[in-house]
Amino acid sequence: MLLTRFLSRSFTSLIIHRGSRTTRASSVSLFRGGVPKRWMSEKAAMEYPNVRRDDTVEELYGIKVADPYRWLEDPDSEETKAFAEAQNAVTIPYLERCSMRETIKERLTKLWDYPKYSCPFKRGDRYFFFMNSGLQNQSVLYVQDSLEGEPRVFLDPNTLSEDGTVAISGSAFSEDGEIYAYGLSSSGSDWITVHFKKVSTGEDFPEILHKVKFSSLAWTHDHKGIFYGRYIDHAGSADGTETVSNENQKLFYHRIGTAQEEDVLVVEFPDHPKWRIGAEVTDCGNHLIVSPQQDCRDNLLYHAPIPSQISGKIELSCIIDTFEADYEYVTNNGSVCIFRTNKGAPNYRLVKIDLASPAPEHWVTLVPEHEKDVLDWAACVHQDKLVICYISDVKSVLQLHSLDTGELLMRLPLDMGTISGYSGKRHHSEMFYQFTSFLSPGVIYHLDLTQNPLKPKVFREIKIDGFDPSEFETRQIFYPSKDGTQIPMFLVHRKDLASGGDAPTLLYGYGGFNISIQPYFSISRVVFLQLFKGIVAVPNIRGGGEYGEGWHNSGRLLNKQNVFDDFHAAAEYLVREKLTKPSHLIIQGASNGGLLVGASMNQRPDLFGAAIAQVGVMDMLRFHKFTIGYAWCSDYGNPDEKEHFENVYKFSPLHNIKVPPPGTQYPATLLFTADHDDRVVPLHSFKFISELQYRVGCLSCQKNPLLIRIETKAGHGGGKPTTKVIEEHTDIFCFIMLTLGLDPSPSPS
Ligand code: X99
Repeated sequence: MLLTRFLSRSFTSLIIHRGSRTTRASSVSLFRGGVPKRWMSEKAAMEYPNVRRDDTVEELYGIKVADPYRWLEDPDSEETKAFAEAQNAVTIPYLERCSMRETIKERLTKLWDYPKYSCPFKRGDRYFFFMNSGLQNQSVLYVQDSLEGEPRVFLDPNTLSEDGTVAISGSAFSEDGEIYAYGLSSSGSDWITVHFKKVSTGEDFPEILHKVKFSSLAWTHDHKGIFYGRYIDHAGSADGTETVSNENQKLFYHRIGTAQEEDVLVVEFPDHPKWRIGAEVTDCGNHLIVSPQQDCRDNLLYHAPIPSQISGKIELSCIIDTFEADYEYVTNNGSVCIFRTNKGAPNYRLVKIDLASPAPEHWVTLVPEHEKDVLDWAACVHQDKLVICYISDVKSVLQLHSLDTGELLMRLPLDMGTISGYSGKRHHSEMFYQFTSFLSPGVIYHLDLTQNPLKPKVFREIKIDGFDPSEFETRQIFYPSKDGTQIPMFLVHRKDLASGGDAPTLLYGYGGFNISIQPYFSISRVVFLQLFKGIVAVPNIRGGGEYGEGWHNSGRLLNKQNVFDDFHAAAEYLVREKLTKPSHLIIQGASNGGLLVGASMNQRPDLFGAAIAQVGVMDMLRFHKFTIGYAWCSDYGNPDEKEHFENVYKFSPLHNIKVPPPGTQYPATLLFTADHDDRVVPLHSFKFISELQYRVGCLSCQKNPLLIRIETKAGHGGGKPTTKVIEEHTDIFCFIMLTLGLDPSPSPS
């Protein structure tokens, strides 16, 4: 591979106002040119920032691949900062043109303002739960002495920053419930600092752990300290704006009340810089389970007895030494551990592995694989029971099983939806679980396992003023994809949906990483249904985990095109069934779903009216070079290998922007990214929008705008404060209104 970089540093084309802090469109230079004259319009619909293109070319497997915006990969350069400002200076005024902006924002804000609760969870003798009174930027952690007791604020992250940009990200109580270890993330970054709070007094211990990312927090049962993962070699800034690859995570043991410098290095794999080292302490407290992972699937397993004094490396024994399946610790009886695995069971099973004789020929299946339903997760409760959650045709099924024999004891009744929360431990005789669906904001159930017969009780049910679920309906349909595979899709709309065949339709997809997109409640979708009398369509396209590892496999690596084909077939179904028409069809996806949207608009510009791609992976030739990107090779393949290069080159959004067929144009496009997104670094969206504006933005046929919104003090999405979330949804709806020419209904339904 040859990198040819012609540094044409004449800057003749750089007209962006360097270092400008202005955000008005009039202060930046805009362009209508950039492509061959024959494609140019005298009256381009939009003017975009003039972004410098250079002659960077890389030869990959005999193909010369231009990368004219590679300079945008440097997040710290003044030129990149000016680029971001210039793009926002076009986008923000455009979105502010929407006359309904305040109405939309008010509607969103009003509906958002309802209390949101997590399941209560017992730690030590106390109960804890998260609650957001409605519009608080971050949920607050409360403590109660009993379920009937008065809740007191235990930790309110809203007090940790002015603007709500500090969020709790990962936490664990010591076994006795007396110390709370909690991660704090700033501005949405994956980096966390770990803090410790004494529960009885609310006081923090003095030490703070730094350089922590992608880490479990596992307490030893003597309550003295935690195992955690740390990138100790990471140099330079670690605030989430940097793009360097995250390598050499090491497992440390931190003893509470001591400085981080005294932490003990317990496990490292210096020959494997890309391994992330998961760690767990078994329910009995006697064993450390270490589960290294390199990609986003498959892990190894090691174990060790936990020494009474942890003062150096812990010698591990190997259980699994090849990356070929997932193994997730559930519980153990002495040396016999129960794992959830897809080894030899693409829909997952529970298996007993004796640490004393861990060879696969000694494994015993406890709960066999279901022929169709996916064993999504399992937990042990009340000493001898297993709670098992299945995914059955995308809906959750919750069951109690015997820990001893694996047999089914009872099925807990559920509506069509998803178990979105669970709490309960092996030594507890009660459990809580939370149900949600497209039209149900949440019901929390309490089950007392000492009762006979067992009968779950509604512990808390949320109702929202201004939203009557009975006015809407959810349907699940199945449609054929290009290759005939039947794909499930949820459709949500008003019961009295107008039959005009042109309902504004929001088609949302993800399609990757074994992640299942199950029904969940979303206020912004409710606003879409109410305000636009629209349809929300959620197809469960391949690449996800809805039907187990087989479904994932048929949408990854060389099968990735199936994911896009499934999405396009969903759009075609909606048009064929006369529910909507392409000009009223909006596609939306985030992260891997941003890639889905980017690839879809390139492949089928005729099929969609608008495209919303949030924090998307857009440069499929270079994603593996930044932060945690290498871990995605399990879905995308490694672009440094010829076969995978050739595969991703065919659908990489950045490399497949084409002049649309005559009579068509690209959908109205709005990309989102954020300055502290260290999961999918902003350069993906920066390069994609630049190429899109350059190649398509000035075609005479292209009336739809091609814009990017770059958020500040925000990241990939986790922990985003409510004010920013509402602002983002407002932007999306304004964009949809402006570009699809929709009239919102004058009053709420
Ligand atoms: C990840 O990259 C997972 C990253 N990650 C860990 C964590 O490996 O967030 C980890 C270990 C321990 C604690 C927290 C973490 N993911 C998750 C992919 C998709 C995923 C991702 O974010 F598999 F679901 N992507 C962004 C894939 C492409 C775009």
